[in-house]
Amino acid sequence: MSTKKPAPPPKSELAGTDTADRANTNAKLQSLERFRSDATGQALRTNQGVKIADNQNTLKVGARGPSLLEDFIMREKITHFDHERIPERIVHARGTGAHGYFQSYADHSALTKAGFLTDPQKKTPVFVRFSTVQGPRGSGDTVRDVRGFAVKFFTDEGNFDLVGNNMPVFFIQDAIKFPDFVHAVKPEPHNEIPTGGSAHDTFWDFVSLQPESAHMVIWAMSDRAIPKSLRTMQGFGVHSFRLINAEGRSSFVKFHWRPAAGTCSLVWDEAQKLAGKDTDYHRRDLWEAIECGDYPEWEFGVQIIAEEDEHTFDFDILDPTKLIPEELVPITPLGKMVLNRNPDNFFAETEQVAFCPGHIVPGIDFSNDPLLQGRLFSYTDTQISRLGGPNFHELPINRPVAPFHNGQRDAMHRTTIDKGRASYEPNSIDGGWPKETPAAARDGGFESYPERIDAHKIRQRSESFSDHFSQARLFFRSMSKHEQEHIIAAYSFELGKVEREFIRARQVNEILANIDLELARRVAHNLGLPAPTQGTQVERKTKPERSPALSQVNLLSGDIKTRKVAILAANGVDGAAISALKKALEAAGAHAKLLGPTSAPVTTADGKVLAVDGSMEGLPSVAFDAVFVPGGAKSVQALSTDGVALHYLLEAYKHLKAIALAGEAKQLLQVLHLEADAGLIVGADAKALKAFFAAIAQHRVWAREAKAKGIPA
Ligand code: HDE
Repeated sequence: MSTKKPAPPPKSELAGTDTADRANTNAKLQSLERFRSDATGQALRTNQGVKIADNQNTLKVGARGPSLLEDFIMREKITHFDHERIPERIVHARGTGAHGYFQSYADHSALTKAGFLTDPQKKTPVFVRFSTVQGPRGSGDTVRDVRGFAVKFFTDEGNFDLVGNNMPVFFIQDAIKFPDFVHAVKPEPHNEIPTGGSAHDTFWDFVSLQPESAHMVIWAMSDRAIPKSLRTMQGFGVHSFRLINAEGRSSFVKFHWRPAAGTCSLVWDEAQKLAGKDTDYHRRDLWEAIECGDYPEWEFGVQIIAEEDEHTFDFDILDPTKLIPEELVPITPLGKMVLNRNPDNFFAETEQVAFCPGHIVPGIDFSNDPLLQGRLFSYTDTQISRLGGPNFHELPINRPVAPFHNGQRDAMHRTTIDKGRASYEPNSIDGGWPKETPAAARDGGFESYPERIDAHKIRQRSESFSDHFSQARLFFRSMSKHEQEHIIAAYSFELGKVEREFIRARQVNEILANIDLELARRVAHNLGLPAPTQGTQVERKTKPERSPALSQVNLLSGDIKTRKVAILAANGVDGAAISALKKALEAAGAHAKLLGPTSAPVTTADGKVLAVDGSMEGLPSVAFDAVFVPGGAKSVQALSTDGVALHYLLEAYKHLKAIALAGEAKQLLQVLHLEADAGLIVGADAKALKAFFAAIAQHRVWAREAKAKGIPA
């Protein structure tokens, strides 16, 4: 039996041993790699600090013999690996996070005493996690779903978590219905299908039986459920909250986030394709934007309702299935949030971050919204099983920047080594510390708003929560023509996947017909169902009848900052046209990627070799906002016989994107049987470029969609 140890693996040139070596190596690597591990230049060791000589072979009885249980190095490594997963979130399992800051525009102390809203000099650190709701951790980013928009403000007075969504309302009115709703929308229990979507029987069964969901479901069937990027989503606190000022005056508020990049969406076919071609589309976009310095930004604002105006609306402001139209109560801007740093470690930060709507600070308080009240219990409770115990507030990503001292000690995963003998209050051993702080004006302790309530203890839904259709109708009627068409198509698509016809019919006759008869008729037609002639409920007249603030047509940024343009090129391309476009895009804050038939460089007409950013197959048109084809006779000739290039352009056309064909690329119009339109521009002079940029700023060429489908524009 040979006892010879197999040859060690080649020593990495990075594995320096003396201190000078290590310092050198570290310096060299830090300059190359931002996400370099802290272990750079360090010896490989066990968790007990023992240096490891061989990380390739288990300890065995001879080179071909059985392994020995004695091998503590192998056992430690495998044991750790066996426990490397924690339960994923029950909902919002798939998410992505980023660090940044919040800064108030002014001193808003008339409204609230919360310090982060009263000091415009202060930059409050934040961590944001965006998520989908239905799918598991590995599901696609671009599925039709609500997006979570959860912000943790690390304020000097403690953590404030604003755990919102990208839609301003919710499916249900009372927390006790949440498990029912989630069971219905999740993949069906017998076969765990579908992943990431709501187009299945149990979801539509539940929502068609639960009319209070009508408003949120129409949002979920709208373009809002397929956002173009996380950077182009609005965020909403959904519930009414209270802001309390130093005098103790309370105002009801609704929280809003408005993206500086404008609000816009994918088109459905594109969203479906992206779910396969780039499962990580949204998280990649956010990551890359932050890495290249295009820091995403949102304006934070509130709709303010004075305490005495609580009952002035024709809906109840405590009902989370209702929004307050901005035409009735405009948004008051309070500050801005900028995301400027990617996490170092997905698990430690994005996965372990634990939000809870109950994390608030003095100056903010809850309303009696029965959905919010239930959430106050649920989030901490769920973290206890997800993060394995009660000390998750000690994880670095959850730790407040404000100090925390109290008598809570011990339990699983405690990392603080508490000192002293008195872990109770009051005490006289430790001078009575830590002590309460009276709820004085500015930096006092938290005190709940002393709302007076005089009522019976009952299980009952308020009559003021009973109108389920007026705001769904307001939403539908506030949409532009193409947005309405998308909603009709989405209901038709989803209900078309429902196997039980009685569920389809119930949704059409008992829900859609009460929202808008034309919507119901169109969907019924697409499903082959009899068209309803009237709703089951009398239509209530509410104000306003239209809310332009709800249509994404009115929410574009008006510029092309951070937009991405694909440039298609082959050998013989006009290099000057590429440089001119890149320069113009850069000046407008947009980006370009040069794509070739393969990943090999292309040679320009004047003989220069240009490196490409990728191949047309590798970076498909769905990953871009617009496409530019430069001239160059040979290049255009090559592209016009290349199926991938032709498909590229047709797909961008189908997805209503801006396309510019410069110089000889004009010939592609004939090859593709397309006609120029407001977004399909021929030429590369200043005028054509202006038209191209204007079309990108419009986000999509909606008139083209109507034409393609024969829908009146
Ligand atoms: Fe959540 N929700 N939720 N939710 N929710 C969770 O908490 C819950 C609701 C929202 O990125 C869970 O830590 C109940 C409304 C977001 O980590 C859980 C009810 C809104 C996130 C939970 C609601 C949200 C969650 C699962 C009805 C928008 C992800 C894991 C009473 C205003 C946060 C976790 C993150 C996560 C419960 C309704 C938003 C189970 C009981 C309404 C953005 O605790």
